[in-house]
Amino acid sequence: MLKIAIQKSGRLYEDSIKLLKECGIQLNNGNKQLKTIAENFPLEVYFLRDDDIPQYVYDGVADIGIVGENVLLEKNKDIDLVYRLGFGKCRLSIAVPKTMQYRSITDLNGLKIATTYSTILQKYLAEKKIPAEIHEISGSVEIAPGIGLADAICDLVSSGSTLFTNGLKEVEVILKSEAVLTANKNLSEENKNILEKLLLRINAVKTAKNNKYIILNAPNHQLQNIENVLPGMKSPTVTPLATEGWSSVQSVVNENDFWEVIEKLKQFEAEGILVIPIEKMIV
Ligand code: PRT
Ligand code: ZN
Repeated sequence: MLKIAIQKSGRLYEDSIKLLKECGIQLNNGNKQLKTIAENFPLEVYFLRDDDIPQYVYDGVADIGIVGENVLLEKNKDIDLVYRLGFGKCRLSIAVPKTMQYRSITDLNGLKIATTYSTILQKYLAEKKIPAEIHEISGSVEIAPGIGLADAICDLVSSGSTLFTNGLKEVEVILKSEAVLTANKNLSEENKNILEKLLLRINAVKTAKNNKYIILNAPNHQLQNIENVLPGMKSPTVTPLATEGWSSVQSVVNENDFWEVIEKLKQFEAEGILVIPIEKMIV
């Protein structure tokens, strides 16, 4: 049985549960217990505070866990980063009062910076050779400059609206973060196998999200051009239409090149283009 720690409540909870569900793992956590056993996969799920997850994974209380990379780096435990999950995206940044004239990082020299991320900040300031003072606090970092507690802050930012409403501006991005799957370094053989099965499923879900299934009609004289644009998993499926001289083409397109591909297909006289989401994709 593999034990996974996920956030009990908060920004990563919903997406973590959704990911397990998309991997076909059924949980029965209606009344929010501390832990639950999956019904159809050898997985026990622990619901914990995100800050505690790296320690629990390091100690082996949990074998794997889902946390923000920011928490993983801040806690600095000797555990593995196994997979970047693509949700919970944010950045850890330094912000200063809007009114401050800021030209470069050396403007932080001698300032007092409030943060809950003192390990990451300390490392960053040392690398950049900036002698600033770190003032560690446990929350509400964004109000620190306003109440005279610090000159600047180092905190997580996503939309930037918290900084804005507190009269601050983002001046340095220290880290771009997202939720990651982390694992203990000494998993048993049995648990390594279960983790591999889980990773196969996670990969299938994530790959599917990054790709779309595409079906279109094309005149036969353009088929070669269209096949070049749509390589698909091996090659596109081409079937003749009842209309003489036309074929139906089916393939897979990556989300990143999607619009570029569509433009080229139009140039090559493709018609009736249908784009369909893919649920799972095993390559
Ligand atoms: O109770 P527990 O300790 O488990 O939860 P928590 O309150 O410590 O964490 P939580 O749920 O707030 O965040 C969990 C993880 O979500 C973080 O470790 C990040 O990896 C990720 N994440 C993504 C964020 C944000 N986006 C985010 N915007 N975590 C926090 N914020 C906060 C930020 O601290 C600031 O107060 O949101 C505010 C800024 O948001 P914007 O949109 O105004 O810029
Ligand atoms: Zn926390």
